[in-house]
Amino acid sequence: MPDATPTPTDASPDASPTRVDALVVGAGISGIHQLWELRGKGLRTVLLEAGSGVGGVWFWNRYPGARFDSESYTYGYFFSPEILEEWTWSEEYAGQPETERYLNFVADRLDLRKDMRFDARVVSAHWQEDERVWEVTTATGEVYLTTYLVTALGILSKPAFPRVPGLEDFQGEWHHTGTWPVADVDVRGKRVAVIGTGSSGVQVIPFLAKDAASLTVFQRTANWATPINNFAIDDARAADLRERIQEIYTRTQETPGGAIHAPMTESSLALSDEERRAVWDRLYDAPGMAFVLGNFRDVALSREANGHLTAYLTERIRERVKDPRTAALLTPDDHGFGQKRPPLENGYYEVFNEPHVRLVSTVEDPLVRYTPTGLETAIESHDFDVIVIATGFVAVTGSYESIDIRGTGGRTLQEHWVDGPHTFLGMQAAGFPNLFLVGGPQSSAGIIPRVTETQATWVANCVAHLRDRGLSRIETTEAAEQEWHEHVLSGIEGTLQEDASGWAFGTNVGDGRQRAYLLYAGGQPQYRERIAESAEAGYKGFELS
Ligand code: NA7
Repeated sequence: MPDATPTPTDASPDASPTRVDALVVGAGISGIHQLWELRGKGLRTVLLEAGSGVGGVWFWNRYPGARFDSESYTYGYFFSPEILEEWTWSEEYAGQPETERYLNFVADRLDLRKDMRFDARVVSAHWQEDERVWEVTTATGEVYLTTYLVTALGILSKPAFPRVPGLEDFQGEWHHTGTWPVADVDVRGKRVAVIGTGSSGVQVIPFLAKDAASLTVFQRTANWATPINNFAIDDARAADLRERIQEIYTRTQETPGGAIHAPMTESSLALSDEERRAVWDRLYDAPGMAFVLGNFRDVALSREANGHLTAYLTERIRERVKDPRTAALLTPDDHGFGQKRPPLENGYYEVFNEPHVRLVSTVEDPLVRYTPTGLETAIESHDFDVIVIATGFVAVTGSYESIDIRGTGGRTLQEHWVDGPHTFLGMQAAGFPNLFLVGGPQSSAGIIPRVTETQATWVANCVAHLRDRGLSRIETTEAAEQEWHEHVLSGIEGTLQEDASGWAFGTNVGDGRQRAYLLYAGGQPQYRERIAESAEAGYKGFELS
């Protein structure tokens, strides 16, 4: 029998604003956890989600082949003994359908759905200083007044499109990997194009190649992809993982990115070619991110060390791709290993040996426009039935740009971040009281749930701290932001990230925005220490009233 009592969060376009203590935006992995934490503190909390279901990135990115490249059990939640006990992953690196099922299971098991509103896209959030509330409005005109606003928007939420005109003219079917439809996309017997060869492109391409009559891949930049070496989790492994789960969690707390892999500190340059090769052969055949995160530390620091590694990977690509010209095109020549997030692959390179698959370099032959029947490049006209756009995201700050967020004095967050994001601890921006950025800029790197679990707990404790002292306002300062900014930049100083590009710097978008480092490279142990230090010192770097 449903509970007939109106909840404090019932709202309709004609209703007066709904008043809550806390409002979370986003039902992805971070928002789900945040709702649970705030509810645990006894706060009236509502969560608004643009999609029609839970999952966030795992709701929207449902293209064939979408899957974790972190071990499933290191990506899932650790905060709930029930969830840990009752859920069993079927693969070391779970596919999107399983992850979406998992997040639905969590929402149901913890009874979170009753405080979630779906198809509720937040379009604006305006701070009202006199009342000390955020006025949050959805696309359908619902208005919420909340003391605390937590954005859990995800760092890969706003799709980025090629800056190529005429998509509206194309008469065939097109999909962005980041907003893939729930209904099956049938490419059997069709002429298919893929634009983009990042992690999404590398995952989707082998699946499309299987069914399509022809597949044309438009590549701007090749990536250093290494095998995922996925495998099924059998009963014995599931039992072993269950037994060791606390040990695994402890490991995730010790490594920089919350993974079970950590870099080797010995110098690759101190080894002979044969010794290095033996290590890399082993890592190439190891599961998941071992090659990326468990490699020699110096490949991230020294051009020479990185050069040895990319020479090794170049050979591996040549071994796997028969046509030397295609192999050369698939070998990056503009960035070292790790300067862009390397994709993990399963049979990616072999796809290009198939007669119905073609690789087109958009550097040699740029995309000019979409046409009613396909795509025109500088030297050719291509006909397609389906175009798959795998060109990634306006990462990290993109999702904030989609909401009109106005803080004190009506200043917008976009104005505040015009030169790139400024935050303190990745938690708050100066001029935006009571707004918490969970999984936002200058905090995230590595396995996102391992970052945002720390933040979600911190935010809930902070709000409870304020409430217990009769306070209702918290805002960081520009001085604290400046200090954090310098600390964030120091994390990439002296590493090859200093002259890297890609979505972590916003350079993939191509709209003239300033290159800015959007993540946090200081490592999660240090991040946790920093945010705990501030809290223990009575929220140092914030003004409470
Ligand atoms: P990514 O990694 O940003 O990859 C997008 C790809 O699309 C990348 O190869 C881009 O090349 C390419 N791209 C972008 N614009 C164009 C145009 N105009 N023409 C051709 N190719 C283009 O996004 P993903 O979705 O693959 O992965 C995002 C993250 O998800 C990933 O790092 C993992 O953490 C999970 P570019 O390199 O910009 O030249």
